Amino acid sequence: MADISRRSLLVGNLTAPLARRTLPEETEPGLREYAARTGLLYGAAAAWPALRDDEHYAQSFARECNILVPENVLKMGLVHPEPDAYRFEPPDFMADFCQRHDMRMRGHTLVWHQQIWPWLKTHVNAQNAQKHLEQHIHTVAGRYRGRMHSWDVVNEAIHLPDGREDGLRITPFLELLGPGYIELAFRAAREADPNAKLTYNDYGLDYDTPQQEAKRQAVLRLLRRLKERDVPVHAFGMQAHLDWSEFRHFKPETLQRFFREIASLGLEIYITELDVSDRDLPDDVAERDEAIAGVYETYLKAALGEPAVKAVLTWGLTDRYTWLAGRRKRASGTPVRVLPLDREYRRKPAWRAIRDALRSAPARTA
Ligand code: 9MR
Repeated sequence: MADISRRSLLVGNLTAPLARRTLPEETEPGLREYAARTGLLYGAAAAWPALRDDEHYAQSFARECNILVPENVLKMGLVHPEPDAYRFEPPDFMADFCQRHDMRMRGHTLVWHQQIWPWLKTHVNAQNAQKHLEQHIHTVAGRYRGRMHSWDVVNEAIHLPDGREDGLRITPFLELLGPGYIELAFRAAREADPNAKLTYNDYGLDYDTPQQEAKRQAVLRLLRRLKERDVPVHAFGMQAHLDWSEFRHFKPETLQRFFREIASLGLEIYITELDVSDRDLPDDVAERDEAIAGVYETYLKAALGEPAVKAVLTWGLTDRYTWLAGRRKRASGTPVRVLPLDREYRRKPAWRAIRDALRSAPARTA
C-alpha cells in the first residue's frame, strides 16, 4: 500500500492529494457488463503514465471498461518523435493491459493536424510526404495488426471556417498532398491492419445550430465521397465533447437524423470522446452532478436509439485525469466534475446515467 501511495505521488500534479488507498467497494457490476448485455462496448480514454503508475486508476479501467483508447500516446508526434525513432513503450503497455483485462482497444489517431511530428517542418516536403505518411501508418498500425478494434485513421479533417468548398481543414497534409491525403491514409491503414474498423472521427456535430448542421453536411459529403471511391472506411467517430451550458441546443431528432444518414452509408458509429463540461454550473456538488448526469443520459438515450451505434467511450474515466480541468476551468476554481467517476474513483450520478442509458438501449444484433 505504502508503495502505491509513493508511486501515485510521482504521477502528474505533485500538489494533488494522494490517490485513495483502496478502490471503493461496489456491489453493482461495471459499465462494461451493462454494455455487454446489449452487445455494446463501453470504455474510456486512458492517460499515460497514470495507467501504469496509479493502481486504482488501472483497477477502475479493468472494472468499468471493455474497450480502452490511449488519450495521447499513439498520436503522430508522441509515437513517432523523430524521423527514425518510434516510442512504443506506452502504447505497448496499454495493448498488453487490454489483453490482460479482456478489453478491446481503439487506436487514436493516425493523421491529425495537432500533436504532429515535431520533425515535419524540417524533413517533410511535397516529394516525400506520401512516403513518410505511408511509412508511419504501416509501422504504427502494423505493430498492432489484429489487436485493434478500430483506428481513428483521420481526425478532425473538416473545418468550415477555412473557407474551402469541400469543407476540408487546411492542414500540413492537405497542403503537401492535396485532399487525396485522406484516401491515402485509409488505404495504408487497410494494408497495415485489415481487421480493424477504420474510422473517420470529428467533433462539433452534436447540436441543432446552423453551424453544426453545415458541418454535419460536410462530414456526410466527405464520407459519401470516400464510399463512392471504394475507400476502406468502416465507421464514423462522434467525439461528443458536450457542455452543460450549450446543451439547450441539443435535439434528439437532429442527432438521430444524422446518425441514420451515416448508417445508410453502411458505416458503424462510435461515440468516441464523450464528456460534459460543468464550467458554468454552480459550485454545489449535488446540483452540479445531477445536471451533468442529465446531459449524459439525454444524449446517450438519443444516440443509443440508433442501432448503428456500437460503442460509447468517455474521454477519461475519473475527474482526477481530464483535459477539461485545464481547458474548461471553473471560474471559482473548484475542481471539475465531468466524468463518470470522481477524483477518488467513486461512481457519480454521471456513472448511473451512463448505466441507465446502456441498460435501456435496444439489444444490438451484430
Ligand atoms: O485530451 C487530450 C489532451 O491531453 C491533449 O493535450 C490534447 C492536445 O490537443 O488532445 C486532447 O485530446 C483531443 C483528442 O485527441 C481529439 N479530440 C479533442 C480532444 C480534446 O482536446
